[in-house]
Amino acid sequence: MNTNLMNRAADNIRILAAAMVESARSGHPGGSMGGADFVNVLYSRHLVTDPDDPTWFGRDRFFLDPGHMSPMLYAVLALTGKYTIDELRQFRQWGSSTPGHPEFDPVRGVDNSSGPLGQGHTMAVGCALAERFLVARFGETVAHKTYALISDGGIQEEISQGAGRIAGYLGLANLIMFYDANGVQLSTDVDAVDTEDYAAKYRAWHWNVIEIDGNNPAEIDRAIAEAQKETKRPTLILGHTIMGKGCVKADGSSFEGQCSTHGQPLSKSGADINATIANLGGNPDNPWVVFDEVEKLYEERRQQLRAIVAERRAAYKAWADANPELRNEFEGYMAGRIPAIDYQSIVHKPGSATRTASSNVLNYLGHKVGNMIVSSADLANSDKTDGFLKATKAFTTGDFTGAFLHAGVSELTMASVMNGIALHGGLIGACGTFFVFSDYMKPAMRMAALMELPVKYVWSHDSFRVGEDGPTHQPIEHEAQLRLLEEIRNSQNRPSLLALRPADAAETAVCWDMAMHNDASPTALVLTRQDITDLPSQSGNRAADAEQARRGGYVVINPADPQIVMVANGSEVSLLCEVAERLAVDGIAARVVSMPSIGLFNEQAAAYRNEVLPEGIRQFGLTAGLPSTLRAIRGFDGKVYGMSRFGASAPFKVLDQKFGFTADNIYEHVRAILTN
Ligand SMILES: Cc1ncc(C[n+]2csc(CCOP(=O)(O)OP(=O)(O)O)c2C)c(N)n1
Ligand SMILES: [Mg+2]
Repeated sequence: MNTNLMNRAADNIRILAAAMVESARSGHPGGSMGGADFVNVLYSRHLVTDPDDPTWFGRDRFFLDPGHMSPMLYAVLALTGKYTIDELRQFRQWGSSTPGHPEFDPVRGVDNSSGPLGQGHTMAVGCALAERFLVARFGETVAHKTYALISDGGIQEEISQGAGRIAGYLGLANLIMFYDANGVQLSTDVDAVDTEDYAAKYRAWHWNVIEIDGNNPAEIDRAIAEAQKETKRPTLILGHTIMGKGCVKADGSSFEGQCSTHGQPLSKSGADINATIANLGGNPDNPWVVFDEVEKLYEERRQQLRAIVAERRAAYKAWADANPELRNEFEGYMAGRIPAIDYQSIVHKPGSATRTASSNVLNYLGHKVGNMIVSSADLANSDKTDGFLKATKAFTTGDFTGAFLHAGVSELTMASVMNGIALHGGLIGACGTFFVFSDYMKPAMRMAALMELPVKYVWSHDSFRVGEDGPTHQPIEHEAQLRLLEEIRNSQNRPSLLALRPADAAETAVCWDMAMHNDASPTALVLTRQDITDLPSQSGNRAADAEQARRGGYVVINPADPQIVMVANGSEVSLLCEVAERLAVDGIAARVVSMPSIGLFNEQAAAYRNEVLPEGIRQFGLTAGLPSTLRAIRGFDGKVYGMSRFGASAPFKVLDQKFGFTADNIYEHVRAILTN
């Protein structure tokens, strides 16, 4: 390896990164400049991608955790030919391909969106797991490495605990993570907040830890090569780096290692931008240059990659020709094909809890869908994802022939690992816990919504009817939060989340079908702990009626000339059906509407929405969440009976009485509305 050339290339990245931040008048130069040596060695010597087919499934992946180091990523990707200098000059501008923090764009070599520290490297864990899952089924012909870069911020984030534990426990030897330990973070030096021994910590999680000078290309190169040979453990390359490497003041004295270079243009930090560019061997009058020898280095790498990839593709083809069935299966997975599933053939006991119905579906999927991974944060037998587990087995150290991830008690990690699985491609990920603990998953859920990843969330124990466990375990405002995400539109002009709260077993099966076919956004299934009376059927075939859930909301009980339309979802719908029966005895015709997804209902044509919620007829809503949950329904302006307090610890039938979720009480409410 030509060390001078490697240093020159890293300096080229530093210059471009500094220039980008300078021209945008905002951004983060210091960290980018310190990490430049690692990405340069990685991209010019190790990372295997196809220069002519950026989304080739066999490519190595690179997950950037600190999204603020985007200038470093864009600069190295510019050297590989994925961005032009003009695009670098548009850094952070409206409509540019170089936003402030990287946004998932595999064609451009951006394997993940990053920004909330900690999630980037956790997604890498999911990606590495997905790769091992496929290798366990199809062999090394589909293998690749997953690289990640983490910084002080990401390693301090709590999620790193889960990611480190899970990767170490599973023995994800295909995961190679560089820790950019520059001793500086946003507002202080690291030693003002943290004196942890990270090498010891990751070793305790059974990682292979290699400690190096992270600005020394020869040491970086050796460490990566060593990590690639590891067969049992993930590797942490703990690289001591220098924040703002190469920064100088106007008088030429060093300005390295300064916290002030974290998040502002160098010219504002105390360094001198022109002197720094000159110090790095660039031209202050025109820093927007790829040096000839660096251009040549990356051109040579492109040629090498073409040869490496041609060999890998030939090996894949030989394997595929020898194994036509496996090939079909693998290519079906990668193309997102799912087998035909007859959801109506899945048998549910009458009056099942929706979590039990979900379990039945998951068991069926476990037998039919070969590319699905399900996980639970230590609640599999309560959230009933164990229905899936019963059809397969859990992953264990070095064994990826199963399809169930016991994530341990780490909801955020689990959700972020699911994002990584989805980012890899070819696999369907679902994860479960109690609905109340969805709070611990929101940051990853939000990233899934933003990246439009089709992760499925299975949330059981969906209301105060959790009962005796009390208010810490009883979701109140949670559904309203999901409905807020349903209101945000994604790049496909679709709701950024599909949130489904089915009303009985038949609806649960339809909702699972919708979830499996929704590849435009994540899907949430919000399920009951307690048994539910199946909804009455208009047609005599409840399963067929429930198909209407595909429109987000539909009429369940439909007497002629209704005086009131009553709307709910989940367990409240069957209660409304009971109320409707009582009203009928009084001669009052009440329509009941089930609305498993408000966001999806709002997407329907006005004609359909008016059919369900006709103008001029009184309306009433019932929810075990906040009343505002239902106010998002287009065309709904009725009174809502809901919760306006935290729950309480008592048997759920007592809570129903105390909180007024009884047919008697709701009946009185509706009568009062009709007489007003
Ligand atoms: C979850 C989250 N919290 C806070 C931030 C704001 N933030 C951006 S970078 C950073 C810390 C920077 O330290 P480090 O990761 O070491 O980067 P460096 O300063 O070395 O570039 C913080 C707190 C964030 N991006 N994500
Ligand atoms: Mg740092």
